[in-house]
Amino acid sequence: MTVPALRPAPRDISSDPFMADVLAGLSGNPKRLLPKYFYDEAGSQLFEEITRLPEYYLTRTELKILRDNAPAIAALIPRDSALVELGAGSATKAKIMLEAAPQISAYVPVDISAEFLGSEAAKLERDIPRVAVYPVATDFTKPFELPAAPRRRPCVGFFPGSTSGNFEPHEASELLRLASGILGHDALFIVGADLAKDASTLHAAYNDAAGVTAKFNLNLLARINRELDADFDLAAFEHHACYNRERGRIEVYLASRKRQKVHVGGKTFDFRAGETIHTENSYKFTVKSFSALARGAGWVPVAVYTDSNEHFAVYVLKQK
Ligand code: AVJ
Repeated sequence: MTVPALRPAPRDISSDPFMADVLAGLSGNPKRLLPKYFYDEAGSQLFEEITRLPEYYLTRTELKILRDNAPAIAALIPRDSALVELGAGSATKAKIMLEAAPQISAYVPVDISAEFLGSEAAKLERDIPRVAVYPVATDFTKPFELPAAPRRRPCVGFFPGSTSGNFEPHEASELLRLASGILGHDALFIVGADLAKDASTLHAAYNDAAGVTAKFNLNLLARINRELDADFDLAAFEHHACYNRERGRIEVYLASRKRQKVHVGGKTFDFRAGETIHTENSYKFTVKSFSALARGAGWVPVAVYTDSNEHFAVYVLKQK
């Protein structure tokens, strides 16, 4: 009698986009990995830890901007609206909007991390019972449809956290255009984006003293080991983040501490000593450059809110 194998079926290129993207990224020169894969359960927890770091000004600044201006933003939102959040993660920011705008009756968190999404959605339904929650577990960089119930409501897109900064400007523009199609006619779109600023503030934010950002970056290799049957030696790679002023972006890398070979999904990858894997860009915008990006994607800024240090900006966009 044959005993069924207890090992899960191996993931392969044809059926698994994670495997396909990792193999393609490591086969490239220079090597790279996509930042959307940072956010497995462990990565999402590490990112939550980053948001509480003293050096990581982004989240707390954006939260303050939202809290200070939620009533003004709420005044722009129509009755019986649905708030559609791209890359929801934790629902803390959405809660600020939902509490300030009682005319919002539905919340649609869209996130690639299904586990995180489920638990946050349940919490929110308990905390704000008037709001119907329709979680959508999908990769929002690909076209998708809203569930029928929220689709019948006026939609307000919500894209906080400067997530758009992870994309090349032309990709960010495509994403804003895609969102325009998903949200439907006359939609509003509330978008948070980090502002260009002095290099030392930026450098500190991505090279925290406690090393949480390094752990977050290295977790991508740990995830590849866990899910794709790979053998990255985490101690043999180190975190690097630097501000590229010309390109207006933070660049994040994992650098190999030595010459080594790594196996992933049955393939072998050679690393030179010092060779890097580019894991993330985080673009920083001026109000002018972000507004131009939004206009290019079919949106007009109707309001812009910043903090007193001008560290971060929240834009309210309307469809052209
Ligand atoms: C979630 C993309 C906004 O770019 O600041 C934090 C991710 N990477 N520390 C950012 C991140 C390293 C973050 N975003």
